[in-house]
Amino acid sequence: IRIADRAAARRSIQGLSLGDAFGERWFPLFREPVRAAAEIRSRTLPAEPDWHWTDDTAMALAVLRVLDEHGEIDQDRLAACFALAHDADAGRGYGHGMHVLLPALLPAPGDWRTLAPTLFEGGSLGNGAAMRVAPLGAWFAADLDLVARQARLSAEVTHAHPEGVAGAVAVAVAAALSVRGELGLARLAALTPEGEVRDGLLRAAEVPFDTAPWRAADLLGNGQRIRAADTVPFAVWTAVRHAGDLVEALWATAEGLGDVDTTCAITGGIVGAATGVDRVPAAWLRRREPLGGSWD
Ligand code: 8NA
Ligand code: MG
Ligand code: MG
Ligand code: MG
Repeated sequence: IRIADRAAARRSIQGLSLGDAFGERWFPLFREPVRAAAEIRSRTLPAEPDWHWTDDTAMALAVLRVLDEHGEIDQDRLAACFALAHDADAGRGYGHGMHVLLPALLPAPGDWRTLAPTLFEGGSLGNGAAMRVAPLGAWFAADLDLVARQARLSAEVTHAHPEGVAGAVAVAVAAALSVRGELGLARLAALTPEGEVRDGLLRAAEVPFDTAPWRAADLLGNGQRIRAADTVPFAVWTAVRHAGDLVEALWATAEGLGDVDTTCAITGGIVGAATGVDRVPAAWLRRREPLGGSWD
C-alpha cells in the first residue's frame, strides 16, 4: 500500500475542519430555529470571536496520524490514537458511544474488537465513522477499491454496525471521486455497500439541484438523529451540487440545520479535497481554530 496523496489529504482536512468549525458555530442559535434558518439563509455570521472544531476534526486528525505513521490503517494504532485524542480533550462534543468506548480503549486499544460490536444494538451506526474519513479517501484517491477497504478498516474500530461502516465507505469514496473530478451521486451509490446509506444516496440522486437545500434536507435527513443514514446522503448531495466551491457548499449544507458541524465536516472534507481553502475568505480562516502539526 503505497499511494499517499498527502497534498489532497491536507486539502481535505482543511475543508473538513473548516466545515466542522463553521457548522458548530450555529448551534447556539438552534434554540431559536427560525432565527438560525433566517441568519443562515441571509448569510449573517453572528459576531463571535472563534470557530472551534470538534470531535469530527479530532478524530480525522487521528486517522491522518495513523496514515502518516503506517501508510495504511493499523486498527490497533487507530484505536489508540482515538483514545489518546479523547483523553486529551473529551470536551470536543463526542457522541455518547465514544465517551463509553474510548476511555476503555486507552489502556487496551486492541479491545475494540470485542467492545465496538457491543456498543448499542449491533455496533454503532452513528455518523462518527463517516465524519472523519474524507481525508483518507483523498489520500488513497488513485485506487477506489483501496479507498473502500481502508475506510472500512477505519470505521470498524468504533462503528461495527454495517450502516456505520457504509457511511464511512461512501464519504471516503466521495472524497476520492472529488479529487479525481468524478464525483456523482449515482456512481457513488454503486460503490457503496447495500443498505440505508446507499438507499439514501439513490434517493439523493433523484433530488434536482434547483431544490432548496432546506427542502433537500427534509427529504434526505439532516443528521438530527446522528446516524450515518440520515446524515451522509444530504451532505454528499450538497457536495455534488457545489463541487468546486467550498464556501457555497458550506452555506448550502448549513441551511439543512440538524447535525450541522458534521454535515458541514463531511461536505467540507469532500469538496475541499479538490479545492483546498485558497478561495475561502481570509476572515473565515482566521476565525477557525488551527489544526496544529503539519496540517495547517
Ligand atoms: P455514537 O457512536 O455515540 O453514535 C451517535 C448516536 O447514534 C448514539 O449516541 C445513538 O444515539 C445513535 N446510535 C448509534 N448506534 C445505534 C444503534 N445501533 N441503535 C440505535 N441508535 C444508535 O457516536 P458517533 O461518533 O457516531 O457520533 C458522532 C456525532 O456525535 C457527530 O455529530 C459529532 O459531532 C457528535 N455530536 C455531538 C453532539 C453533542 O452535543 N455532544 C451532538 C451531536 C453530535
Ligand atoms: Mg462534532
Ligand atoms: Mg466515532
Ligand atoms: Mg455533529
